[in-house]
Amino acid sequence: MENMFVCIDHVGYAVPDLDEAIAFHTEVLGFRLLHREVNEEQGVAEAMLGTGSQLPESAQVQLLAPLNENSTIAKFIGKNGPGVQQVCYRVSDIDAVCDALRAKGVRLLYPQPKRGTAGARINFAHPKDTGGILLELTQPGTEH
Ligand code: CMX
Repeated sequence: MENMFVCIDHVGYAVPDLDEAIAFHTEVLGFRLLHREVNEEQGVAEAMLGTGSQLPESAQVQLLAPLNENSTIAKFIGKNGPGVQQVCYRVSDIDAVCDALRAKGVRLLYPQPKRGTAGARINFAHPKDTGGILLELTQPGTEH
């Protein structure tokens, strides 16, 4: 499959405290807060930041704080400390991209895409199959 990816959608940082991390990124680094939500299924409170005015921009910053101690993000912070947890590539047809990656032996975490930021459809390639990067795939939704 040619042209699998549209762009880097975001880099995701695991943070212990969402409000503190938003304050650093807006007040110190000058990013704009584009969106925030709670995603219970993923166990996160999240915020998306960028340099423009609305989702989806390219190369956004996603802040991910754990909702509870069972959260993937809590486990990540417990093991590695806060920091880069994932890189996310935007796609226009996530089903086709997942099929193409599976056909090349890359393990996807979910049999079907799940709900991500602002109604996006998301899946993840396992870091063991991507050279150590947790790679998220996102097909943006229409909730923005
Ligand atoms: N980046 C790179 N490597 C990672 C990783 C990450 N974020 N998370 C785990 N790993 C590696 C570990 O280093 C470990 O490697 P070693 O065996 O060599 O030590 C291995 O993967 C297993 O690590 P683990 O701590 O036992 O983690 P789990 O297997 O329990 O979970 C994963 C790993 C990828 C399955 C889990 O993080 C996951 O399901 N991620 C997808 C969902 C997610 O991240 N949700 C939050 C964000 C939501 C959003 O973006 O919207």
